[in-house]
Amino acid sequence: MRIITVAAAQMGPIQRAESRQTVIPRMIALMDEAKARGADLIVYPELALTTFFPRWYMEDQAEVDAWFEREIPNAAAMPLFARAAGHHFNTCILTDKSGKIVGKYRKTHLPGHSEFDPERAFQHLEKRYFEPGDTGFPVWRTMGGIFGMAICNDRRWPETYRVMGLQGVEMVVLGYNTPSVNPQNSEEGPSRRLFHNRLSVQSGAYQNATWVVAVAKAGVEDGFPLIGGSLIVDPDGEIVAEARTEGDELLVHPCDLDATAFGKQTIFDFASHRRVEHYGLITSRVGAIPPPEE
Ligand code: CDT
Repeated sequence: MRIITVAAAQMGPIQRAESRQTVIPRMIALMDEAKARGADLIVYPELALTTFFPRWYMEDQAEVDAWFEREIPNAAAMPLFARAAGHHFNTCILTDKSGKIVGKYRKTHLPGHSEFDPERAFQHLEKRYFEPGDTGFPVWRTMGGIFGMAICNDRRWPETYRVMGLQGVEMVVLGYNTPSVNPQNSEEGPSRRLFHNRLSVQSGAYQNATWVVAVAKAGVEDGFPLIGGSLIVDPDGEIVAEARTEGDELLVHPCDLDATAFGKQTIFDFASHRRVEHYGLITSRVGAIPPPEE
């Protein structure tokens, strides 16, 4: 057995007026609880330090820049951040138990819009503020296992998990901010949103024989509700822990990375008779839709 005890640190809302200084004590309280409950790894949501600022339209670049982190307290990570100078990525990092940064991931799938539309009830302006990530979906060997990361909308798409799955990932960790009502389809409310959350995460886990830890920022933020539903899913696709509240809430589960072995054997067995030419549409949209019938 190779046990990684993971803590999914769901966070309640962070209002626009709240500073990072008010949020960090909440994150530390969750971390202290995680430690007391024996966790090896804690996972926080997407945009854990601030409100989900892409819901607000801003024209002043200095105002936008204020929502981005330029450095984190770790000299080793500084070259990564220096390299990103002038760029704006939605980024997450993976640290080992000593606090050393072992991995960095930049969000690939940016949902929402690039332009403000006064007709829309909710704005979701990720395409305006972020560049698409340039990291791909790497995995890292650390803490006795193989780990990968994703951010929010990435979790909905099978390629995200598959690229990591084919590199042998054993635990995917991700954070999300999901509005309870889909800004692009107001008929899609919270129960459908929670269903899609479970559906995507559970199938990603099962189809790639990996643990998946998905962590929400939840509750009413700046007047707009976000779903909770943080969950830990085993490599069979079963939910082993799920949040019950929409506030700060910690889920802790001992995850055996060896439980991925059986499913992975099946994935890699099939590799011998998969033919690459049948998968070209995954990397190219050309010709994906057949022409209309005559
Ligand atoms: N943050 C993020 O990626 N949220 C999206 C909401 C999409 S609605 C335009 C999500 O997939 O949950």
